[in-house]
Amino acid sequence: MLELLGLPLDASVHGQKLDQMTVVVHWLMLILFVGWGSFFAYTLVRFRRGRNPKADYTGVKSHVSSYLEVGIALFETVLLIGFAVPLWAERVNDFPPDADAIVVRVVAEQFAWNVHYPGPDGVFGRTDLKLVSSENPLGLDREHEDAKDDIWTVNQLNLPVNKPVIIRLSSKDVIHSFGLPLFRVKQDVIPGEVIPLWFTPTMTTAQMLETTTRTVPISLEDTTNTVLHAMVAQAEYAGADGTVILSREQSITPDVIPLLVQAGIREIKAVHPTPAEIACAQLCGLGHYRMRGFVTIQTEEEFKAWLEEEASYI
Ligand SMILES: [Cu+2]
Repeated sequence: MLELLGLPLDASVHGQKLDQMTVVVHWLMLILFVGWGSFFAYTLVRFRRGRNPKADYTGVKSHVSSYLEVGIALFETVLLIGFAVPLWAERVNDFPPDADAIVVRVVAEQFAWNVHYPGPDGVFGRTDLKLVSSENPLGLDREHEDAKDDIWTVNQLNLPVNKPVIIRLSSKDVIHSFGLPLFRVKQDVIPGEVIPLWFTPTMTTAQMLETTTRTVPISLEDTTNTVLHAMVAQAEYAGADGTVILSREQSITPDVIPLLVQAGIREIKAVHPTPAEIACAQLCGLGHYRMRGFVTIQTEEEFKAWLEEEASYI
């Protein structure tokens, strides 16, 4: 069933549980659909006009259907209060301690994701609405002691692998929704509120690229295949004389496709270059479509090096 649903790659610790839940819900719905569908077909035949020329004004006398309905209502109450609510509470209340996690602030705006890291001191610096400008989208007060080492990025969220991440979400303008499909995370961002969420990534971006690389057939028709044009090659492809037509990590643009076909290359290894993205899942305005951020999961060392590099720009 999981394969049938076509879910994206799962790259977080809790993702598997959510996927299992999705599978269970689909099975339940399938059983209900077949059950009710069959009952409907049965009643159509059983109570057809030919067999019942005269309407029966009394109807059913037994109470079986009432008991059945009460039973189903009880069963659903148990499911909701006994299982769903506690599971959800665990997910939204049992946060790891800040000391064991990477804590990041994400401030949404029309139409970007501003990411704020506390820097080496581990304390988020003061921000002030009056300081907000296009060069300082967070309104960070660089004069303040805690803000001096703070790092911020736009539409780029770097995180280390296998470490819990706590993200505190807020919005500068309207309601947005912070969606990370690969980490099975989606949370509305409400202006005037700080909403925390947490998850643990289990794969680096390099591992994601490796897992999602596919062998794609190519033909001249693909010069209009925009899905393919958004992908990059995961191997090098050369013509008969050895000149490279398409190098590794190069975009599969419409102009290289005829060259590949001419060279007799019928399939290529390709991948979407940014497997993990932040998608705004709330129609937040005319520019909603371009409210797209990127998530890069790195090893602990790579992440430290990245933080140092970012700190050098301050
Ligand atoms: Cu948005």
